Amino acid sequence: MRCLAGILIAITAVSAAAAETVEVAIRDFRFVPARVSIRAGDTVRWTNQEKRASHSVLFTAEALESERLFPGESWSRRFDGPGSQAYRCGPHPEMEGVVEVRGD
Ligand SMILES: [Cu+2]
Repeated sequence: MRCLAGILIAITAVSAAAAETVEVAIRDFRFVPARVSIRAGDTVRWTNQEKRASHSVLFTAEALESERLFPGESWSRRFDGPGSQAYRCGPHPEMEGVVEVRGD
């Protein structure tokens, strides 16, 4: 039993360490990079690096939108299921991005 508990703790530690946070910058009215490929369970963090402009991150298919992000502010979302998720900026529809979630 003691051994099994140790193995379970080890497995939990490994899977927790494997989950990553991928950074996307928002600058010059663009998401940089516009396309990220992540693994299920990873988190994407968007950070507004503009001097003045504010933006949001809007997943239209789910009607899910971040708060308005002012310069220096961030917003994170974890992605659990595989698939390709398109998003754009709420106030600037021409700003587009894609989060591709791999199932592996
Ligand atoms: Cu914007």
